[in-house]
Amino acid sequence: WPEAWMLPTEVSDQCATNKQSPNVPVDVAALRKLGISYWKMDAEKFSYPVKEVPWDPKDAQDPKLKALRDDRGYSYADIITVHPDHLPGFDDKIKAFFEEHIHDAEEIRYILGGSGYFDVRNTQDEWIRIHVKKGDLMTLPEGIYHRFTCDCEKLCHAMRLFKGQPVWTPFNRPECDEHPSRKKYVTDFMATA
Ligand code: KMT
Ligand code: NI
Repeated sequence: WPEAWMLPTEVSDQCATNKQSPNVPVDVAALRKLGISYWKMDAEKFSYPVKEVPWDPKDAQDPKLKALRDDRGYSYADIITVHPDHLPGFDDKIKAFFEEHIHDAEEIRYILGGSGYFDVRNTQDEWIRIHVKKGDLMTLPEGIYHRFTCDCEKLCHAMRLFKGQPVWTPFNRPECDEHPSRKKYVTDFMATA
């Protein structure tokens, strides 16, 4: 699993680690409880950059990825390179990725190279920062509040997977609070004991 920690209330540079002092680590059990799943993959199985959309044939080289895709129905895959020189409109997109939002489907990202931060809200509505790196395949459940940013290296080369035709539409907070996907998330993962 990737390293995760609590963010402070104020973040001035979104790309910085922003650990509290002392650092407050977040363990795997806590991430699992929020509905996050993780697989360690062998990113060397892919030659990159590979940017065709939709992207597919090379899966066969990695039986683990193929099995995961078959099991979970991840029929769609493409590759995004988040980098100032490779992603058109980098500044605007980074800004949009870092707006707190939900999706009406699972968000599935397999980091092929580089790294980045996924921030997710815990049940106390505090931010957890998750540092994903090459070989990390992580899923965020439908309806979880989250955002993404590059780290200081400003390169994140990632496979985006999806069940069926991809819909990446973000629903930003707070407008999304009444969204059925948010309500489902609250029911499934935030119900109090
Ligand atoms: C998202 O949904 O925030 C993204 O797709 C970010 C880029 S994938 C590492
Ligand atoms: Ni998202």
